[in-house]
Amino acid sequence: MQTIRNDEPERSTAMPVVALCGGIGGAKLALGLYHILESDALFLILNTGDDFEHLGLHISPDIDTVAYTLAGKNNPKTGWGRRDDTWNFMKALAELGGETWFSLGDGDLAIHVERTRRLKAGESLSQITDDISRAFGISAHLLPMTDDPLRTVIETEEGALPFQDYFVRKQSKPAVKKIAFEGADTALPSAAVMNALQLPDLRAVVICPSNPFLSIDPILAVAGIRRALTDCSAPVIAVSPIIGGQAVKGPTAKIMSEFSMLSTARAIADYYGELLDGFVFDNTDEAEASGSPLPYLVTQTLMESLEDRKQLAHDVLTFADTLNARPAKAGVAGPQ
Ligand code: FO1
Repeated sequence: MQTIRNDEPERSTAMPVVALCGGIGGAKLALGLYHILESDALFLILNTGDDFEHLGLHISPDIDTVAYTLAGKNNPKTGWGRRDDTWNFMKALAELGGETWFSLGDGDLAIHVERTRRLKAGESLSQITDDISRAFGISAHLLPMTDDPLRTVIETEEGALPFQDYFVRKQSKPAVKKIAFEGADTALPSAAVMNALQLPDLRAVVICPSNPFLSIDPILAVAGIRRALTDCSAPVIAVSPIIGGQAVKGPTAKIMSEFSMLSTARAIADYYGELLDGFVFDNTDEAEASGSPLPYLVTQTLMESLEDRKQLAHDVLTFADTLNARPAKAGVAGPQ
C-alpha cells in the first residue's frame, strides 16, 4: 500500500461518506460501508440508467438491489430481487403468453407497482426511494442520480438495444460498439445528490466496484455530477471491478476488450483518469499496482462474506483518510 502520510488521527465514523453505486457488485461494498459507518452517514448515489418501463411498471433495478441488500431482503442467489420470493405472477403470465424474459417475483412486484403509482401521481423518484428505504428501516440515504429520465442504450453489432434488452434478454452477448445515455443532455442531478457532494466534512467519495461503462458512466453523464466530484473537498477513490483480468460478475472485461482496452485494473484507473485521487487494487494485481501514477491501496477486494464487505469498506476509508491529509483539491478543474 502506498500512502501519503500515515500519522493522521482516525476519522470519525459519523463523518459522511458518498458512494457511487450500480447494482449487485456495488451493493456489496455499499453494505460494508453501511455496517461500519454511523447510521445516517452514508449517502449512496444510485444509477438509474438501467430503469425501464416493463408491463406498464416503472422498474428501477439498481435502486431496488441496493435497497433490498441494505435491508437484508436481497436474494443471495441471484443478487437481484427479493429473498424467498415466489413466482406465481410469472407462471400466470407465461400461461397467458405474456412477456417472461424479465422475471418479477410476487413480493418484488409490490415495489414496482407502488413506485409506478406514485410516479404517475407526480411524485419524484427521489421522494419515493426515500420513503421505500425508510419503510425498509434503512438509515443510509439512497439517492437516485436524477429524477429525470436518463436511459442507457447499448449500440451493438445487432443495432441499438435498450439496456435491459442487452443485459437480460440478450445476456450481454452482442458485441458493444458504443454506449449512449439518452436524456443526459437535459437530466439534472437531484438536489440531494448535489448537497451530498458538497457536504463540508465529507470524508470520502467511493466509486464502488460496479461496471464503469454501464453503472458509473450514466451517473457521471448527469450534468454537474462529474464537476461536483472534481470540486468536492474529499478524496475520490475507485475500487477496481477487475481482479486478475476478470470481472467478478457481469460483462466489464468483455466490454473492455470490445473497446480495445486491456482487461486490467490499471486500465480501469486510467479510464477514470483525473476524476480519481486514489485507486484500490486487489491483492492479485499487486504487480500492476506498483507502476500506478495515482496513490493506491492493494488489498482484498473480492467480497464473499459480510466480513469481507466490512473489511474492504474499512480499508477503503482508512486509505481515504491518508489522502485527506493532502492539500485541499480547490482549483482542480475537470470536464463537465
Ligand atoms: N436480471 C436478470 O439477469 N434477469 C432477470 O430476470 C432480472 C429481473 C429483475 C427484476 C427486478 C430487478 O430489480 C432486477 C432484475 N434483474 C434481472 C437484475 C437487473 O436487470 C440487472 O442486474 C441490473 O440492471 C444491472 O445492474
